[in-house]
Amino acid sequence: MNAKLSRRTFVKASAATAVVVGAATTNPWGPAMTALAEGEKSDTIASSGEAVFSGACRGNCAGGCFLNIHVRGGKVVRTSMREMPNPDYNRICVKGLTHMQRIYHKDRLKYPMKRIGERGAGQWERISWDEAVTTIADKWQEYQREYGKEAFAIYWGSGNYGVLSGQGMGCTTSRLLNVTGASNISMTVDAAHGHSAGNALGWGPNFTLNELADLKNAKTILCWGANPVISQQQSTHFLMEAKENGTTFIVIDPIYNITASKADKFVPVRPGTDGALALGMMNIVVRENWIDVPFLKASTVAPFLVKEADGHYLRLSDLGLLAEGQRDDIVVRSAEGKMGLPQEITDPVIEGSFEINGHKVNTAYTLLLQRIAEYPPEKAAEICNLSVSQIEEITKIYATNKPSTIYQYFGIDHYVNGHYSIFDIYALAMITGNLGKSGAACGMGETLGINFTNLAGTLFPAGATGPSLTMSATQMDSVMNEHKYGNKDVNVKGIYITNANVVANSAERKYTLDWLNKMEFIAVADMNMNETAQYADILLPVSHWFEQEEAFCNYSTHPYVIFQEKAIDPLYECKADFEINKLIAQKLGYGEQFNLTEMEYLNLWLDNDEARRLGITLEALREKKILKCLPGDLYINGENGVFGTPTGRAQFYVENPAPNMNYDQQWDIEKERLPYWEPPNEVWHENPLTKKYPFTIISDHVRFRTHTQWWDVPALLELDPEPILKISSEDAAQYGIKTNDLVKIYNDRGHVVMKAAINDGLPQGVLTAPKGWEKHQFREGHFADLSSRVVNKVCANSAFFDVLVAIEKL
Ligand SMILES: Nc1nc2c(c(=O)[nH]1)N[C@H]1C(S)=C(S)[C@@H](COP(=O)(O)OP(=O)(O)OC[C@H]3O[C@@H](n4cnc5c(=O)[nH]c(N)nc54)[C@H](O)[C@@H]3O)O[C@H]1N2
Ligand SMILES: Nc1nc2c(c(=O)[nH]1)N[C@H]1C(S)=C(S)[C@@H](COP(=O)(O)OP(=O)(O)OC[C@H]3O[C@@H](n4cnc5c(=O)[nH]c(N)nc54)[C@H](O)[C@@H]3O)O[C@H]1N2
Ligand code: SF4
Ligand SMILES: [Mo]
Repeated sequence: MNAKLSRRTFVKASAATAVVVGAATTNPWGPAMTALAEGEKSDTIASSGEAVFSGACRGNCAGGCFLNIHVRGGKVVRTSMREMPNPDYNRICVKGLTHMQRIYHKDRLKYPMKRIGERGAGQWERISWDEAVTTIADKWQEYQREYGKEAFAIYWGSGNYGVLSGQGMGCTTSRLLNVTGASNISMTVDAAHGHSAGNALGWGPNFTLNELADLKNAKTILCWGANPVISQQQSTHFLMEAKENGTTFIVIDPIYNITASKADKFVPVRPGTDGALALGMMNIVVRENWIDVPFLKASTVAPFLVKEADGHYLRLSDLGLLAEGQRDDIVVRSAEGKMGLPQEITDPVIEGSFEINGHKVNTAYTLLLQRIAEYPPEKAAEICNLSVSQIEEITKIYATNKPSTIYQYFGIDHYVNGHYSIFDIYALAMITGNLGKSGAACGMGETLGINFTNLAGTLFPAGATGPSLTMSATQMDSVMNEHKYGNKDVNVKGIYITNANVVANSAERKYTLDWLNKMEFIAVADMNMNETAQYADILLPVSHWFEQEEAFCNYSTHPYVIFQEKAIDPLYECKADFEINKLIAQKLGYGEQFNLTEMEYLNLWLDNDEARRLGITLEALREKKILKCLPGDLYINGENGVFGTPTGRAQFYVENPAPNMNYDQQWDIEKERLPYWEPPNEVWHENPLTKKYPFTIISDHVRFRTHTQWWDVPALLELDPEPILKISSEDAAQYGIKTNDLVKIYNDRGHVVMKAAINDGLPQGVLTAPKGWEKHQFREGHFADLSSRVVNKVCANSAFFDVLVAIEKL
């Protein structure tokens, strides 16, 4: 297994060292980073018998970087960027460079422990693995036996996107859930984009975007609700190279941030109003006849005929033409009134209202036109706090300087109305035909692994029933206080938390603590004593990512699957989740379903025809360490105009909308079928609450941490020592606040005290603060106390930015 240092890696390693040491001569990193950078000189590498292993950085930062892990004398001494098959994807960031300080952190969890004092008081006793796992399994069985299968819950977050020990597609934690029939508490985060993307285009192997390397083929890019310079570190240079090649780069964001500073045009939209902007833009597209009629006819639902009676499409059966054994396909109409299947009528009408065989119908496109007419550009401008000419200008560029790509991420997702706005933006791409071609795409690009992995085989071994219940984390007050999930009686008593910092990362922290503390039993598996681990009754120490073999292909912005070699043995008594899940399953009596080695599991994972077509076998992966997993030389989402939706088309009309979480809530189908917009829940200037809490507060995802991960890494704390609130100079002047003053930010849900910094990228009335800090790192209170758990009825999704606060200088 010891990878010999080849000449190629040797040269690479020296080059990488040279670059970092070069940077360190002006010492922008401070002493700790200088030490890291100077750790290895090329000559010592050659003489010291250093071994270099392949690795994947696999937290939820969307990078998924391919790393070299340099090991000497059994210790990881350094990490460096490893050459990708397409070097355009070569990348590493300060977090990737500081893994050693996570591995060797003095406070890393070392042994299984049980709580001995009050819950959360920090008193622990070291126990054996057997005692820890037996305690967990006993509680699991006892609760399930006495109160039903759902009485024991699993909660996982986004800590690690590996397959064996993380939350990648086909992961062993899902298998454990499915086999034991435990209930599943969904963290209910980042759900709005996925919900609307699924309705609009379906989830493809790269979510909804083309491969990143295709960005250079776009003539126009709208960066809409994303901050790639910080939050998608793989993407930025592709965007900048496109710009250098002449692509018009437009940023639509309330904040003039580092990404916006690179834009040709910056559009300072009012928070939470992007849907109205997209609807306004669609009106201009229609008015100026910039619609792509051939695309609408062939690749969207435009020609489908929606029955007024029930909102469903007219089908063969409605015409009395359904032959026995035939599929009840959707029909379309020609200009002459002939009816038939889309493959028979290749030039269907897309506009009009008709009565066909007793059914009153409108084309889906006609319904779209009626809906967008509710948002003329003047109205959109007022809602979005933009001028009509600003909207007209960007619409013209987007719709005529084609192909155009809309690069989205989660900026719009984090509002209660987020899924509406995101769906509206997809509809704009549809009517302009900016989809399914090189340079033309809309949405988010993240490799999902759904195309080549054997999900059924990994997730549903013989006897697996699936989770007994899936609950939204935002409904846990009802679950724990009223013992109800919707109308269903439940009695949830125990929880197993893995890969998640539930307390620090969930919306409305006091609410989270309240429901969590009502659990009779809490087990947590993590690497460090974070805020959630502090509330555990049993604490399991997990190994670091480099202490295990693993495969990784999930939520990363490059098109590869990566093999993680085991660079060192787990330190102390740490174990990988793969082994932990296995131990728990064995104690629960499901050992048979977990009777696989790591490599057997990965073989099962790759037992899929598409994997074979792509040449992804375990042997090849172990040999090459990295293999391309998106099909084609340059993957284009929806190429040939076929999308992964129920109709196979791009859908601006949803025939059968459904909530992402069911808790017997009431919801209005009319809002869900067509593009729609309504104001956000809190951060709306007409909301009376703005009198008391006049500021919108948006969370910054920051360069130096991935959510809470790396929170205790000394080198990064040197670079970014404490959380800082940003405020515009106008607002700061009004409150007498200067940079470095301490301020209190508060609302009815809580407060936090931190230092302020004046930042003129912010508009008046908007503040930002970084997420990802632990409680003790704030001067007082907690940033996570401010957010609200209120979610949309159809799309349960934490609205981290839909938050009003007041500010006070201390
Ligand atoms: N370094 C680092 N990278 C990360 C993460 C991290 O914590 N650290 N987290 C990862 C995860 S899980 C996620 S979800 C992604 C998030 O990826 P992004 O969505 O790119 O994340 P943010 O950095 O939050 O940027 C969102 C942008 O949306 C803007 N925005 C806020 N409200 C609105 C609005 O109403 N309309 C519009 N148009 N824009 C708005 C914000 O000002 C910001 O510029 O980042 C991932 N990458
Ligand atoms: N206020 C506010 N809150 C937010 C956001 C915001 O914008 N504002 N953003 C939200 C978003 S977009 C997201 S995605 C969430 C992310 O929320 P989480 O998924 O909770 O994110 P992390 O902080 O990465 O926490 C993951 C935990 O997994 C642990 N871990 C890492 N690797 C392993 C492993 O191999 N095994 C085990 N068992 N544990 C491991 C880490 O140590 C860490 O404690 O946060 C959300 N919270
Ligand atoms: S944290 Fe993200 S960007 Fe940084 S090295 Fe890891 S995967 Fe790459
Ligand atoms: Mo996220």
